Amino acid sequence: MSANKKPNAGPQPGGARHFDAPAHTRGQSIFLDDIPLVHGTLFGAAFGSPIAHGHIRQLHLDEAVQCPGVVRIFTHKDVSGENQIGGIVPDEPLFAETHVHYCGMPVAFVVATSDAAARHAVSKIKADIDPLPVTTDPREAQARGELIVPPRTFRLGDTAAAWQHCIHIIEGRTETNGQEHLYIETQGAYALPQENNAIRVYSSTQAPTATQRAVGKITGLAMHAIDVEVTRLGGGFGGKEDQANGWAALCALACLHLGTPVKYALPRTDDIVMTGKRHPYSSDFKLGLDAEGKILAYEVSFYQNAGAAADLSPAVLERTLFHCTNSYYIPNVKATAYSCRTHLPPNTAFRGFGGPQGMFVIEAAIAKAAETLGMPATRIQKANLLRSGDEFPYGQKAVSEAHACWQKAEQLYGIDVLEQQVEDFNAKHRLTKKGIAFMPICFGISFTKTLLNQARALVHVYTDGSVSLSTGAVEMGQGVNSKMIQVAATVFSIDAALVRIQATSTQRIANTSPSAASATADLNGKAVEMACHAILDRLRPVAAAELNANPALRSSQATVDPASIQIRNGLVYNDGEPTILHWKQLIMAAYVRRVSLSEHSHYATPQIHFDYTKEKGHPFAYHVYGTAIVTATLDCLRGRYSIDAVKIVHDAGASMNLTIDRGQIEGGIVQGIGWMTMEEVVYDEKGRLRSNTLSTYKVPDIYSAPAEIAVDFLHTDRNNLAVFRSKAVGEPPLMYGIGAWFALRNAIRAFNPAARLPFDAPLTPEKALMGLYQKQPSHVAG
Ligand code: LUZ
Ligand code: MOS
Repeated sequence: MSANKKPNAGPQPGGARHFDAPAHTRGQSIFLDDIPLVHGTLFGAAFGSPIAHGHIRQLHLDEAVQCPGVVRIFTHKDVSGENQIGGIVPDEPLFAETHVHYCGMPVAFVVATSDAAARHAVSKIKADIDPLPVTTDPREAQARGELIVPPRTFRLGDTAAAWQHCIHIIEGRTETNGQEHLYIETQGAYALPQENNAIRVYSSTQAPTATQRAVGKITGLAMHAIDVEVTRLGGGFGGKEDQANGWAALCALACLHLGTPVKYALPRTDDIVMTGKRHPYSSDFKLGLDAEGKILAYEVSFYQNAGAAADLSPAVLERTLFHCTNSYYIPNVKATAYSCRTHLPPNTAFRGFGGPQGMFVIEAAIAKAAETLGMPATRIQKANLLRSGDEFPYGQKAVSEAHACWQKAEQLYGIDVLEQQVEDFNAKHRLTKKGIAFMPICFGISFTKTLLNQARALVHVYTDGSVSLSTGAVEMGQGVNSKMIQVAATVFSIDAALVRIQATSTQRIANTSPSAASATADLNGKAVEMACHAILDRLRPVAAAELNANPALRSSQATVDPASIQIRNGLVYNDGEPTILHWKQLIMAAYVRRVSLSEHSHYATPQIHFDYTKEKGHPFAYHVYGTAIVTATLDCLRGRYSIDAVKIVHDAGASMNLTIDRGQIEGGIVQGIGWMTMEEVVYDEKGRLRSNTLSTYKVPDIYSAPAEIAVDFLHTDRNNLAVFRSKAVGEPPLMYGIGAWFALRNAIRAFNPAARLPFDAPLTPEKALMGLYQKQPSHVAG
């Protein structure tokens, strides 16, 4: 590397492997259940409402209290602070008081000497609850005015005027169902009393500060008396962005009352029944096109099934609006979204956060238009891809990689060849059909709530040269810790082995945003970068002074200027020439000279803003683009299918770590395919979850994952506000999975061209079979 190149910029190749891989594979990584228990620890279990809506007449705890091992049973009467855990809207009590609003809503919390004793006692609790009417359907709730927040509308151009220029106008309806997060580690917390009325809480949370705040609200303690600590999660996927708080608050409340440590790690069925899921949506669309397939106008109404409390629903709702045109430019748009209150557990964040729900609708509208016009959907998709400078309905101008990704996918994977293969196969096979679909994506990076786009990092360099790194990022398997270590090692230009990432703690890093919105590595990485640069800026004069005081350390005899100091691979360079001053000596020299070796940095994403009164602004730092080509094979006798291949060109910017990014892409695709094809959340009309176990709720296993996932990266290198010019990768790939739904639809239509399949996801084998043998257009046909 020449002297004038920036040696401290860009990722180190050494950071390829996921930092946790060795400990994970040896079973040594620490999750909530691996924390050694303090002697005297008690165990909690929640009693959840057996019915979805009702008035609590009486709660019978007597029999449960008598059960062996039971120490105490807590209800809303024991809340020392305020019985409220609503994050955005204060509409969610921790414990039901007079009414229950969903099946599984916590009513009482049993604390006993063992997990089994607590659970046994829960089974002895009886509640007299007068049932009230139950709504599970969002349109029904909307019709009754049961909205969580007022509806919102995004507008661009003038749809009313545009319809008259449209040659084709297509209307339809879509349904997308919920999705269970199924993190491998269930929700849970462990609260320990500390001296002077303080508390430490280990929580499986994506949002340590939100958990700290909820514990404070419930217990009445000040936030400075509550330390929430997280080493890592066994998966989150959004399920622990808001919904980890209640369990932590229950443990904390009991811990403070009893003066003993209290732990509650939810059994799988409690977790599935009591927690919210991805929001189901029901939507209406109207799409107008000219004769060439250019989209002129789009109107859409979204009915979001929010469940019984707001949780994050208003934020999820707005992301649906932000992504309602996916990666297309549509000059006239009117999109309205209703957040509808039903009697289901409050639905919550789930990878994509409302974006996938919005994107499914525009893809359905395009598919229906293509079928009506008798042209391939790909022609309409391609003709309407966003170009740089195009305006999103919310006012931001695109810096678009949509065409670049699409074209690269076409070239790389030979789209004509793939389409021909499908046609040839279908011509030769009567009872097996293949389908192919393109799925372009566009996902905005930043929390849509601008204020959340801030992060902090605390960096200490110890006198032996080792580095301690703390951020607000929570490791949940996504590899953020590996990226944070990479940032510090790269800025200092030292061996990554010298850097240790500490558990996320609200005592070390305050006021953290949730690890969410795909933005965790960007936000926290920028803060790490700033902190390391600040320390580096103090080290340069130290190095210059050392070299000037000790000419034997360097080759050139000219006076050393701090500005010409660089560190490369742990060695101090002066003016591009190596010295014999090493990182460790430099650090010790700084300490001896009483120079600070610690830094706390704050990063806030610049340039983003949004005006809610106009529904216009520039909410996203940047967008992530990509194109997937999905092929599927359908057994036309049984309705069974497999996803053969997903071939992708993904816009990764200048990726910091291709290994980790590939892992996120593969996982996101399989999770997206699961949502679109097999995962079926079923509540009955009484609001009871029927799909409450892994035998009734099918998630993709290795056999149902695509046989081939080919990932090619679009490498771009723009100054894009991301860390090291990379791009966020957590959520966008999930939406490639939407292509599986449309590939299967095409396979069904290859067998039965008369099928008028409703746009109803997931497309389970049962629904595929119905479509294969459908003769009459369905009355709810999409
Ligand atoms: N969480 C949030 C998110 O609070 N705001 C967001 O915009 C968001 N986006 C994606 C996932 N989680
Ligand atoms: Mo998320 S859906 O980024 O917690």
